[in-house]
Amino acid sequence: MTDKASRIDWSAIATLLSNAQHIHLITHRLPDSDGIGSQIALYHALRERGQAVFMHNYDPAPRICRYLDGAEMISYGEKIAVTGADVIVSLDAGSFSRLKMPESLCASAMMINIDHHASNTHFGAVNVIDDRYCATGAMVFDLLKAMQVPLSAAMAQALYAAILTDTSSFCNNSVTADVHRLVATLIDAGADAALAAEHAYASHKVKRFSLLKEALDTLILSHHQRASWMCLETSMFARTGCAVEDSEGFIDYARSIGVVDLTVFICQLHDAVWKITFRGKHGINVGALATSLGGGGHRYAAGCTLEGSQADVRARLEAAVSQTLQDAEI
Ligand SMILES: [Mn+2]
Repeated sequence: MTDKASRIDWSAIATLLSNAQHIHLITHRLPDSDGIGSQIALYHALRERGQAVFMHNYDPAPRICRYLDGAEMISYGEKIAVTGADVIVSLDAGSFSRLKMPESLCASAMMINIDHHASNTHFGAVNVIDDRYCATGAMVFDLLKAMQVPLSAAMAQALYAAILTDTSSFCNNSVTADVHRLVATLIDAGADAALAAEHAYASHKVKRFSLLKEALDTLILSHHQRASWMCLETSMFARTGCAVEDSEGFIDYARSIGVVDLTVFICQLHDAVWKITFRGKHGINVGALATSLGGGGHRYAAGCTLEGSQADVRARLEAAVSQTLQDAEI
């Protein structure tokens, strides 16, 4: 990250943090390994410096992150258990609404917004946004260097988990030689790569595969096979006893079809609330597509939340997907 580190003044952020009295670390709703791993690594670093810090998110940490040392310290829910923070650090959240916290959150605290989504709305008082980073965890790695905190095994494991999943196991176009050098440093500091892979990819519940069968039954192609679609409804979760987090990675099956440029994964959260996830390939910009629907993300991985009936939501998605594929042909 050397070239990026020179462009972001991480020492200024380190100074802001060392002047803070009480720090709240937060990540987005339905958190992933990048949000949680970044949060835990920074938590340990601040604790190491003797600072008062706590972690609170709207949703609980996903199962695949709960093995990380420090995950048990994260509280969650609508109501923040600890009050009186003067600095809040938002990690990996593209917009304030992604935190799902009340507007009053920043009433008496300064928000530092650290994220690698190009679509970030710069909602913080201080914003450190750089979409060249493969993960927010890689940004925290540079911040820890500026803080001059030695990398402990717990920090290294948390950052490894963040980078492993956000790079789709080092398969994304965001993976550079710098990323591999960073990860080598994490392993040298005590990160266990095999343990991280086991928790991320080989710790599924048996019932997940009942849900996967149902999901695969919904797989369809459209737009002359350039788009693939999958859809999960709440009835499928109820039938199989699964939660939304058990469907993590299903979209990759639809994405892995060779001719497909764009994948849409529709997941019903409540009656009329749908979480939409997009994947792109071959130059398609699903980040722009998601932004046009009120969401955000990266060029090849993005998402949004839509409200309405399934027919209504599908019609809006159809139109937006047609436009994106058409624009890509010009
Ligand atoms: Mn991320």
